[in-house]
Amino acid sequence: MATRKSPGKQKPNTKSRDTKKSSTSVGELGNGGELHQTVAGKHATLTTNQGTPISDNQNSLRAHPRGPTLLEDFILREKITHFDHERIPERIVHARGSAAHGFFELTKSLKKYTTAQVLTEVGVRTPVFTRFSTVAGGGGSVDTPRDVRGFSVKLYTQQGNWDLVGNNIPVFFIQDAIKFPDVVHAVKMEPDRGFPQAGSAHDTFWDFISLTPEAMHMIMWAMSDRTIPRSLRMIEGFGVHSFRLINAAGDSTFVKFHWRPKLGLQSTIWDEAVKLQCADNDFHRRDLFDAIQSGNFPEWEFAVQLFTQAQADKFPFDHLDPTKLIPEELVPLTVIGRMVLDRWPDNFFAETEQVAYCPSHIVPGIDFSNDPLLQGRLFSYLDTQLSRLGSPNFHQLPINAPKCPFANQQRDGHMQMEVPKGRVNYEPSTLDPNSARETPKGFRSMAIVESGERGRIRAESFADHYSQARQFFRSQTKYEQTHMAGALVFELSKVEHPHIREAIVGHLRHIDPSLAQRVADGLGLKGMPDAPVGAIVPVKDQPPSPALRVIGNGKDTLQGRAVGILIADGSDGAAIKAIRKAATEAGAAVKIVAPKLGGAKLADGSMLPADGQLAGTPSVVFDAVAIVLSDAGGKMLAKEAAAVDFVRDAFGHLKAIAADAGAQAVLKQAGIEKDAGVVDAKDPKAFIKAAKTRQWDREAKVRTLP
Ligand code: HDE
Repeated sequence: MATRKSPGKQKPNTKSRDTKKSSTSVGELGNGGELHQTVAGKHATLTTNQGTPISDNQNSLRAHPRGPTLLEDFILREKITHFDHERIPERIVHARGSAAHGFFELTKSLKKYTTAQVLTEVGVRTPVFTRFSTVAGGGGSVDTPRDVRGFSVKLYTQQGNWDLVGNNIPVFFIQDAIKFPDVVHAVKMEPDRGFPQAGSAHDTFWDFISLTPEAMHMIMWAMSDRTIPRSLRMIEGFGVHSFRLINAAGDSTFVKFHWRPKLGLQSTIWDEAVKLQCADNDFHRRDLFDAIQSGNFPEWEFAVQLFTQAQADKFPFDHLDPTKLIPEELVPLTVIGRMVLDRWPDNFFAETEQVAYCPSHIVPGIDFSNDPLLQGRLFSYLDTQLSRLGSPNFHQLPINAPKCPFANQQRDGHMQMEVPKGRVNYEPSTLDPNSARETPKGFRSMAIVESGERGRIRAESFADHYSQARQFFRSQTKYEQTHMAGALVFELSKVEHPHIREAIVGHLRHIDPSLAQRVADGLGLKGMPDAPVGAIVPVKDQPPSPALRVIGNGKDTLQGRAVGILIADGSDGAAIKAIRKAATEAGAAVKIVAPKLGGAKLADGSMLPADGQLAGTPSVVFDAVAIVLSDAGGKMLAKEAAAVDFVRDAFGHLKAIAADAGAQAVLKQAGIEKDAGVVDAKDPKAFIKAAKTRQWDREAKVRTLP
């Protein structure tokens, strides 16, 4: 044992807290109490989890001041043990997510089709908790990889929780739940090397895809601009599967659910998405947070596609196949409500992390279809929640608990948080007149006659893997088709095995020969690979569906977008003011960017503080930029790489640029060739007009396109 020092030589901690001093040294801060007492406010007493008041939260219990820590210190052990267990298993997919509270409001009753009150009571506001996610990356990965976005809505209805757990893409990679672990293993980081995180551009993903023709339609969506959205506020959401609505007479109508963003669809350019990963790992989370905190609540229309079995029988595809969508031209969308997200969670872990969505959370009046992927999901999510949250009582967590009364005879279990009363924990019973009973208004499954051969058999009606992939590609604008070809070239260029690259190009030949040619050229393939013989049914030409595009379904607007104004010492205050006013009036959030965060001394001698420092606020975080500089400021920033990149990237990402005379030096250095999107900063009107959209025609001038 260490030799004891005389305790008299060291000040006991309690004493140092009692000593009143006017200044505090670093050493003394470690002793806690004094500094804390100087903070204004009425503090609650710090206690252990058992309620025992804590007198010292700065020092663990030691045998003597420089001696070993004692096992007896239950305060230390409780605190550290709790900390050690702070993380729960993250979601195996969709680990990275951001969520918000809000409400759903019905604007058109579906009474004819369903008994679900949430879909029949017009004007009623149902609370929701909506979580957006990427699929492949871990919880700490970035927000802007090329990836599908999850779009999960928990509606706390008066008839129980209804979870609509969808994606921003209306189809899926696979047709059968048994393939889900394979597709997820293939896309996630490779097991031997632990990379790439959050990206599909690697061998295992494309190897699996090359052997899975049913994925081709989804691949077209995944390689489109849908998977690099500008904002979570600007994505669509789809329930993907067909569901059923059941009315009071017991009749069933099929339904597909859609969320459509009020701000319109908008995506980034791939190079922009890549640079956003460095500029702001949390770009989408911050964007959602900022919008909600500033009162610009994101909103979506809720729409349905309703169709009968008789209509479905005439579709040129099987609506139970989750790799197929129902074109809006075939079954139009009816808007029946809206969702507004107006409150950021109070606590990320308690709400966003612990929220447990299950497609099996459904309410009377809605029922499942036989989609084999949906059927598998109905099992998977409950199982996942048991492993993630660790208890069958996960429904008691505040974020998961229904907001309507709920009662049954389920009891006990890990972390039971309720204290059920009485002796009746079974049903039926005569002993407790108040115990929970069944109700005729309860959930009923549609009585469907099922017949056919039992077996592990894929329906023949699921065999057409290319027609809708072709329809999707051919429905895109020429710009989007180019982006798709570019995305395929990029992704496949990261694939080491030539046979995988070739196999994918082979599949593309079934989808669209010109696409196959562009990708083959982009990859520098020597010859055109064979198309797989797997296309067992002829590919059908479907009419193009403009609803499948992003461009054209977006809005030419600055509403909900961001404008950056780059300034430096000597900038013209009046010009900055005019641009800021015009952009704000057009609905944009305006930020001033300057070499120093303290701001810049304007020509009139006044100081304008900056919202962002130049090196940390590149133009990728804006939708349009203005550069307002004095001659001297322009010359100075022409030598500053961050300023030149600011302009060059804005130009390369097809954004509008307003520039005054002083800014020309930076534009010159950035090699900007003027076009319709580069306007005089003295003309804010022209700037706003140009800023409302991307300069698509510029694209061919700024990069080599496949
Ligand atoms: Fe999921 N999925 N999934 N999925 N999924 C999960 O559940 C699963 C599928 C989707 O924000 C997991 O709680 C299987 C389609 C979203 O918390 C897990 C199959 C669609 C989220 C699971 C699918 C989705 C998940 C992981 C094939 C679009 C995030 C964590 C049969 C309609 C929910 C969790 C959130 C999450 C299983 C296919 C969307 C493992 C087995 C199709 C948006 O249970």
